[in-house]
Amino acid sequence: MDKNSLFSCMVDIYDYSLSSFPPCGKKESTKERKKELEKDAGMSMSAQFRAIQPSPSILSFVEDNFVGRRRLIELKRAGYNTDLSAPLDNIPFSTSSERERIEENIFRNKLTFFAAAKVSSSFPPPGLPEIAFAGRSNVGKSSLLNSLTRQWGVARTSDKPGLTQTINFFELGNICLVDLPGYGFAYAKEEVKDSWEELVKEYVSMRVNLKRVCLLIDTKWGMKPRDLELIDLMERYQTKYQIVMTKTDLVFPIDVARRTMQIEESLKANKSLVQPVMMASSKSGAGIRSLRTVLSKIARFAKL
Ligand SMILES: Nc1nc2c(ncn2[C@@H]2O[C@H](COP(=O)(O)OP(=O)(O)O)[C@@H](O)[C@H]2O)c(=O)[nH]1
Ligand SMILES: [Mg+2]
Repeated sequence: MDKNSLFSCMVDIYDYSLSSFPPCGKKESTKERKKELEKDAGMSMSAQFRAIQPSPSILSFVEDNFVGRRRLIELKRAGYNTDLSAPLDNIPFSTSSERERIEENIFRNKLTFFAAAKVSSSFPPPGLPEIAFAGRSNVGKSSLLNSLTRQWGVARTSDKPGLTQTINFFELGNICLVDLPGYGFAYAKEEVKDSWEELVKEYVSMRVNLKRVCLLIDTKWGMKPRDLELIDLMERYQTKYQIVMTKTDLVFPIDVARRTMQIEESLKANKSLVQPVMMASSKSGAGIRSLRTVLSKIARFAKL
């Protein structure tokens, strides 16, 4: 349920209560009653979330890959070297003090920035198969690009939402990774915001060599109206997209599973969605290896 529908639902409950309770005449008590009802509606939302039953495959992915907020001792016991950053992006019980090398060849290539576009006329000519990373500002797009390739700092990350204002194209062997500007950045001036969104829309609807859009969703917050707008657009243009849950390290494992299930269920009728919903953390490294496996298949099978 988005904010708007939650709000309208609260208003409905409120109106109904006014007509069914005898008028008491006091303004304060009406206000208090409204507050109480709002609280109830909020609580029922979280109760609804807690009632979600994740599928066995989601639950086993979460457990097997140590997805979700975990204690270091748990990771150590499972054989991960917690002295490394993103410790879960490694082989458990590895005897090397260094990180094992990336299993998927394609991700061992150098990530090279080669073009930035502010308008669609400056997109580079379509060449290599492209995998794009879309999502709200600050959802973790640039961080994910860096952690997939372990090349920190190539795609710039920032605490300031809305920093990436251009579409940035990176070559990686025989594919191209594309960092899209974030949308839904509330502080941007209206016209700036609109031009970013227009650019993303143009890119996902007309780029001929675009093989997949990874739509990143913050695990804690879930899907927002802007994400749904982009999904509608990709459905309309039959652009293949896959959902990637980000920042899973900040949420309890069971809640990562619930959120993933909630999204999988809400999109199950969608035709251009590629299953499964992936779960990842750039910080802990959880799910990164699985994401590489999925994406390297695109590189392998995409016709040039
Ligand atoms: N805890 C945690 N923080 C993350 C993760 N990924 C990104 N961040 C942080 O979220 C902020 C925004 O990340 P960034 O990659 O720049 O997001 P973008 O705007 O979508 O490109 C930065 O402060 C990152 O350090 C993650 O997996 N876990
Ligand atoms: Mg970015």
